[in-house]
Amino acid sequence: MDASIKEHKTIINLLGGGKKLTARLKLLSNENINEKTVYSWVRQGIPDRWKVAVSRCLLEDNIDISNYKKLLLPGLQLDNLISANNSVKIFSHSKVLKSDDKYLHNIMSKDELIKLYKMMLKIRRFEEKVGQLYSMGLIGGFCHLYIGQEGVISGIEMLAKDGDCFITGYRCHAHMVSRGEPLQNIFSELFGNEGGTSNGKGGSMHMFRKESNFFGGHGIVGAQVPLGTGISFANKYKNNKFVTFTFFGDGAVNQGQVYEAFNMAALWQLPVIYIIENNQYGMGTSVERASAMNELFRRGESFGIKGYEIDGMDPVSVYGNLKEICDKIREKPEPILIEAKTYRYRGHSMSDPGKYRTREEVQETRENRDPIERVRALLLLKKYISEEEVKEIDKEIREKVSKAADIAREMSNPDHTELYTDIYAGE
Ligand SMILES: Cc1ncc(C[n+]2csc(CCOP(=O)(O)OP(=O)(O)O)c2C)c(N)n1
Ligand SMILES: [Mg+2]
Repeated sequence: MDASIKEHKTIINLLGGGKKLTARLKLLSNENINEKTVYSWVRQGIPDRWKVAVSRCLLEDNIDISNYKKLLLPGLQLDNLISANNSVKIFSHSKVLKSDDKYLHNIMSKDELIKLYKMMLKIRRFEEKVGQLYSMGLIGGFCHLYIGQEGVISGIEMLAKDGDCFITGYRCHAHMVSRGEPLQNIFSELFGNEGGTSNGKGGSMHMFRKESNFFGGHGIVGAQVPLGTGISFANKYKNNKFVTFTFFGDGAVNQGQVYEAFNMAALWQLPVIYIIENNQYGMGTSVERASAMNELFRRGESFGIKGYEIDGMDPVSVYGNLKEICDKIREKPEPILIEAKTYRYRGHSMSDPGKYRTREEVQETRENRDPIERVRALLLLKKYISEEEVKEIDKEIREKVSKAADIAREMSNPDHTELYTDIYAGE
């Protein structure tokens, strides 16, 4: 078989075989191409008039087209091919990842699904309790709840490995819970009591957990992005194969320092996954009103950073799609940008009257896209747990949360001499 036909055969296989390729080419070209014709290319080679379309499929699948030189038409170089199609999307390798694939339903074992469910529920019940205690005047200062977004952190937590690093902004209680901090310590921090994770001196926005590489908890919008990039630099330097998950919001995505960090991460090919938790709003402005271009997963394109949009309300999809990406970058480091489409049910902070959106919008999302309900439905559908067990789990978690809050409330404020400690490193 001549070399170019051999290469074309490999390409057709890479694209999932003749049947799959036919369907894609139909969509791309609007032509009613026959399956048999495509199968015949395995023996006869891909005709010139279909080479551009096939190249587009390769690019869409993030397959490095430069390995398949025989696919390029004479005089048509890779760069021309891309601009000829005016396909910035393809050029950048950015794409939207599906969440409704059947395979995703089977990607997690029974134990994993139950663990995921419990983690999300724990976060939700924790945050609900915080909201309640705040309204009672027992917690002061700024306080941002994560209710509605649980699917993002939990899906990622399920694929993280020991040694991986996490960093986020001020909406950080959930990350503390998922990283394994005892609830009592998080409550203590919120009350400003001793035994809090920052000894009661950091509060809601400044929480850290050294034992599991959670680097905080940051109040300056976007500031965690260069910090996360620096952490991933350290990991690459040490060659330890750890990934740094750097979370930020749809508001933070317009901060200048984010792009300075992107440049360095791409230049040095750092093992960092940037996760934009696009909950549709900043402090009171929708992403449409604040962002000139709101396909946020494409914001890394000019640095050559691959971007993917995922459904952050579907934690199984978050897990399934990111796991693959993550495994790849452990072996061959490069920065990746993820836009997780999600939603926060509560106000931006506890003092937000929420006038910029309707009650119906919130209600609609809660009813139809809730990440916890979604996993609960899957668990019941697969008969992994019964309705009775669902109730039991909820009761158990509620009790744990209440007990932790009660103990934390009993603790005292730190001594005034604590004002002068934890200021400089190495004290
Ligand atoms: C540099 C900076 N500018 C402004 C603020 C005030 N501020 C706090 S949160 C916020 C909105 C950020 O929204 P987003 O990034 O979408 O995160 P979300 O709150 O939705 O999680 C703003 C403007 C700040 N903390 N830091
Ligand atoms: Mg936001």
